[in-house]
Amino acid sequence: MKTALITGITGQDGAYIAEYLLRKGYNVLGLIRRLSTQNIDRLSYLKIAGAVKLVDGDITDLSSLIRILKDNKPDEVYNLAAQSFVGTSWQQPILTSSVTAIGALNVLEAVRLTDSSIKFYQASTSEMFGKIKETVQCETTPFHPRSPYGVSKLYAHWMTVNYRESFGMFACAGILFNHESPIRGPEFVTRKVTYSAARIKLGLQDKLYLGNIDAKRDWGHARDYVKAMHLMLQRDKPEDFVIATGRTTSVRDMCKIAFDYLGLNYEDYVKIDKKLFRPAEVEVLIGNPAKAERYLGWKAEVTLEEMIKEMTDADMKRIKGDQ
Ligand code: NAP
Ligand code: G4F
Repeated sequence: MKTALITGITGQDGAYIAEYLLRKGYNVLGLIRRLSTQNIDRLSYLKIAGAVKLVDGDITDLSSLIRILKDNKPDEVYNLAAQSFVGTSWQQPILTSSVTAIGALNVLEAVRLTDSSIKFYQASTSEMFGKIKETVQCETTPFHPRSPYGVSKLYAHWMTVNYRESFGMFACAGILFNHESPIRGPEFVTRKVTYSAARIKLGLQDKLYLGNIDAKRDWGHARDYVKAMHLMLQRDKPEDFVIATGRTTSVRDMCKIAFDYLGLNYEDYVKIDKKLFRPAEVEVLIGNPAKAERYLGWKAEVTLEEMIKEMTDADMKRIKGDQ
């Protein structure tokens, strides 16, 4: 039986990959940081809270990572922990860099110092492409990050490449485009839209304030995307892969999909709040998943329409349950 350590297990992707690895027969360990309240809602939502072993630590604390690796001897480490909200990264750039950039380096160092044969996955991001240099982005597209988050992720990405090249570690990065689900954080735009559309439908809210609705993203489903993370670590050779659907949609059109599904006209409810615009925007992202299709046999399965319906239904159910 293989053992995997997941940092960020309480987050969206951490919960889905834990579910996926448990189904594959893994012994799943999750790093959990000390908080004043319990934070396992997503694991409970997927009904796996009792099936994973939670170990206490923090990716900004190297000694806690070394202790965990020594005590548990995992075969694979998935570094998903991060301050992952782009908007917050301008408000808290130093914290974002400490966690998202140096935190990743701490995990790499812990692996190198403990057992450099452990396979390591880094959660890289399409945000690194930022001000895009090619219309469709792939593994060789030059990077130009636009936020402290994007810059931090680019540091972690290059450190992953560097540890692979310097120490021969099996370290790879998945350059994942946006992926969402019913357990997406409520601050991200898809979830903000599905949750608000559901509340509007139920008469609990009358407006939805958004920022730049002309921005375009390549949106897939998190449950699909975590499979690619696992596949990358099963190969003989560590390499980096773009994981995307190959389709881009504006925030405006994503709103239309969600409101149409509920029989509402989004134009009657969506209002623009200039305060929600970002200091530097990533206007458009669209990835080319050809390498992943060819070498991992991976392809996105869930369409944006199917995912928005699933998220909207889940939000409806939650809101009705709360009433
Ligand atoms: P998420 O829901 O925001 O989860 C982030 C996780 O990181 C949470 O479990 C959080 O723990 C944990 N964390 C934060 N600071 C930590 C620290 N100092 N020590 C230990 N854990 C810490 O993010 P996600 O959407 O699942 O994304 C997973 C990863 O993929 C992130 O690295 C993200 O940047 C990256 N990524 C995401 C996407 C996407 O579209 N979702 C695309 C590309 C890359 P708490 O619960 O305690 O806060
Ligand atoms: O949903 P978002 O906040 O996601 P963003 O910034 O693309 O980042 C997400 O995907 C990245 C992968 O590309 C991850 F690395 C990152 O961790 C995160 O998961 O915003 C999407 C777009 C942006 O252009 C934003 O300006 O939606 C636009 N937007 C318009 N109004 C809004 C809003 N975003 C949010 N969060 N809230 C709004 O009201």
